[in-house]
Amino acid sequence: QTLGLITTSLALHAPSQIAASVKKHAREAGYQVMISMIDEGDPSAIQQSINDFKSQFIDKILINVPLETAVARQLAEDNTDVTCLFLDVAPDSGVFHVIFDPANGTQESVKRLCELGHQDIALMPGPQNSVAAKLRLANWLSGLASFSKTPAAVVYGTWDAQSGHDGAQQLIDDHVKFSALLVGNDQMALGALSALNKAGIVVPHDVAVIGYDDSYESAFFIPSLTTVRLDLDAQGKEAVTRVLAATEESVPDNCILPAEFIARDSTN
Ligand code: IPT
Repeated sequence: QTLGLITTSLALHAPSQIAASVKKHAREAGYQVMISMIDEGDPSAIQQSINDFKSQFIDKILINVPLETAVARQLAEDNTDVTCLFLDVAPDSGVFHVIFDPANGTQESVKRLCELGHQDIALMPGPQNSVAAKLRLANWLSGLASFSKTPAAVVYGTWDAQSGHDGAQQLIDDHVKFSALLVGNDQMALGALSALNKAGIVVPHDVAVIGYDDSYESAFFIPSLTTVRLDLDAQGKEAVTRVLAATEESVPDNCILPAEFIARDSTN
């Protein structure tokens, strides 16, 4: 028996960890996993992958591609003969999902920085086509607003370390006044640490940095990275359990996993 997994680039942190987790937990349940890796932002590629799975009699499909609510709903509507479980959609999407709470860790990050006395907080969200990145940004902004603050600057990255490096470099080149930087994921935070270091800006003394994900490496960055932990193994496990439990008569409840703030040395 086989499960389908449609995913964005496995070169990224979360998709690779989720795929590993899905494989592991599916195997424990006696299932194999067929992976279809697609380019983002192309719903027709997702439908094509679903069709490929259907032609192989695979009727339980996990979709780890960032999808706007309208697109996710359309896919679910167009494919009622299979069970699609979505891993990167908004909590109010209405489709079958296992996702992370976009609010708790992000708002805690802002709160910590404000409590430490930071006035000028710059934001480096992930790509604008990512649902998760947009939700993290929205929660940073509402967190800042609750402290009557607006961001010192907003520079977008593309999830990878190079974009984090370039974003931080841009803040430096633009002479943006900032004492803290909230970053959309740890890979971008690593790049930002490198750019700050090269410019002689000391973390956390001059600038505090907070990432997101808690990748395995983040505790070993210099300095060790304060971040928000996503338990991607738990997400894969919940997704496998719930998609396997779905029947034609009933679909299990959706699941929102917590995202926990982890304090380390990159904030003081
Ligand atoms: C999200 C990660 O936080 C980010 O680092 C990047 O890997 C992205 O996925 C890729 O889509 S987590 C995801 C479950 C929204």
